[in-house]
Amino acid sequence: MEKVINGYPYIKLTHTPLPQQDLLKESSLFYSEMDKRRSVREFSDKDIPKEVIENIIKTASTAPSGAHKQPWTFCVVSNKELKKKIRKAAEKEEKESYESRMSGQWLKDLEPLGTDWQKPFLEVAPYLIIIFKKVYDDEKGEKKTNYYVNESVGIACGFLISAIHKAGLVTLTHTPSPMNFLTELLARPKNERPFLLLPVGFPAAETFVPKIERKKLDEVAVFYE
Ligand code: IYR
Repeated sequence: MEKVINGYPYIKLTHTPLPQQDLLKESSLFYSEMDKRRSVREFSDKDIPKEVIENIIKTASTAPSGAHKQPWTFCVVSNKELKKKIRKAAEKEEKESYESRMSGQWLKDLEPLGTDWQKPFLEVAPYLIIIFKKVYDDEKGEKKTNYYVNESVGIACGFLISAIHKAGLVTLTHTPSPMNFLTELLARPKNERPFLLLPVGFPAAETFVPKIERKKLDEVAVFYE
């Protein structure tokens, strides 16, 4: 059903409410599933059908965004040569960061996670998804403002990470810093800035992840009743 409100077309919301007795079950099942997600740094080189990656990106692109501007571009890299170039450039920056840019406290905070400047996953994972934020839209040379760009792209990345997990794959929120090299290597236009890099694939056989705890509900939520 369609109608016009204030001169703009509207469609009837498609919303199928769950039976009351299923709300608890479904919300709890989804929480358990998401709670199994872990950041993974060791990948298998096993391939993934391209259509799975396409579905994951379509899911991410359903995220809400400021004024519905959808200010994101997802660059998907499976080309081996390009992955090698990205690894080399990322490791150059990361080596500099770990050896002189990061504070002693920062390095200490990362110790339990076992990170270092070496990033073999950038070559081993079958796909790298690099998310760019569009600080403005470039319509034939005319600058069009985007709104709440960091919030919008951050939410889209959350959707992306959830979709990767739901598809039975693993990822890592990799933030090489600075990451301008990605703009050059991927030949992105001036209105786009690199936001996050996600290697996507299957975990390597016998992968171990840090034994860390998530904060409990009462540490992260305050209820005003
Ligand atoms: N960007 C570096 C360092 C790093 C920083 C944080 I905060 C992490 O949670 C993990 C790593 C890297 O990717 O290794």
